[in-house]
Amino acid sequence: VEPTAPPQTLRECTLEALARYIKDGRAQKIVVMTGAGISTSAGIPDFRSPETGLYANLARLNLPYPEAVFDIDFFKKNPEPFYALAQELYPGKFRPTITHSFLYLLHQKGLLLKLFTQNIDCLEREAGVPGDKIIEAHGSFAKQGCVECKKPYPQERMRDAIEKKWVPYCLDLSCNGLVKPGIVFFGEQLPAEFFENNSLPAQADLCIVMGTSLQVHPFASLPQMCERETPRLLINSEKVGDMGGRPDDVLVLEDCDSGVRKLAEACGWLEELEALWATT
Ligand code: CNA
Repeated sequence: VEPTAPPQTLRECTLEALARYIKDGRAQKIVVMTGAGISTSAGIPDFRSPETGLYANLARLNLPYPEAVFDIDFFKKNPEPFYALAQELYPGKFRPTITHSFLYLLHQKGLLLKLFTQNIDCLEREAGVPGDKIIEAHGSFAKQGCVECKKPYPQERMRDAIEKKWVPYCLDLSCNGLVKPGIVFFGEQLPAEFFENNSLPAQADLCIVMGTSLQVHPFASLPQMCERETPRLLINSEKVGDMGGRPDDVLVLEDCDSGVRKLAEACGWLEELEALWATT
C-alpha cells in the first residue's frame, strides 16, 4: 500500500529529512528491529535471499521443506540436519558489521530505547550494545538444554557437538532427551522478554527496520506497533511488510552497510562510526 497522505512529522520522506529530524534532537527514543540481513556482510547467510540464503542451499540435507531444519517437531524426530547446519551459524567466528557498530553508536549517544533482533549470532553484543538494550526475540546460542526435562547442558560440550557435528543428548541418563540450543524454532514460544517489551515501539519517536524480510510472526508486526505519525526507516535490499505504507515511512532499498553509512553521513557521524567499527 502506498501512502496517500503527505508526511506529518518529517518535511519529506527522504533520508536527508530523517537525518535532520535526528540532528534536531527529535529522535531520542529509537527502536530498532533487525534480522539476518544485517549479518550477511559478516559472512553469515540469511534464510531467504535467493541463491545465497540458507534455504536455497539446504538440498544436501534432504529436508521435506527448507523450514523443517528449524521446526521443533521435525527436530525431535530428526535432529541431524539442524546439527549439520548449526556449525555455519555458531557464534565466535564472525566480526560485527558497520551496521552493528551503528547500533552501538546509537546507544552511546543515548538514543537507543530498544533493539529487537531476530538474529541468533550475538553480533549486536559483540559490537558493544549492552544486553539490557537487546531483545533477542528468537533466543540465542548463549544457552542450551534438554527438550524433555529442560536441564541446562554445558556450553563447552555444545560447542564441541556443533563443531564436530554430533547430536547431544541429556546428561541425565534416566532422561536421555535431545539437547537443543536456546534458539527459538518454528512451533516454539518466543521468550517472555519479547512479550514484556513488545509494546515499546508505541513509545518510540523513530523506528528503524533493517535486514529482515518481516515474514516471521509475531516479530513481523512490531513496526506496526509504532504510532502512525512516528517516522519509520527501512534499510533493506527489498521492500518488506507494510513499510512504505505510512506517510512518514522512509525507504532506503539497498545494502544495510551502505544505507547506514549514508544515514551516518547525513547525521554528521560517519567518521565517528568508521572509527568505532575499526576498533571492533
Ligand atoms: P530472512 O527472511 O532471510 O530475510 C533477510 C532480509 O534481509 C531479506 O529481505 C533480504 O533481502 C535482506 N538482506 C539480506 N542481506 C542484506 C543486506 N546485506 N543488506 C540489506 N538487506 C539485506 O531473515 P529474517 O531475519 O527476516 O528472518 C527471520 C529468521 C532468520 C530469524 O528467525 C533468524 O533467527 C533467522 N536467521 C538468523 C541469522 C543470524 O542470526 N545472522 C542467520 C540466518 C537466519
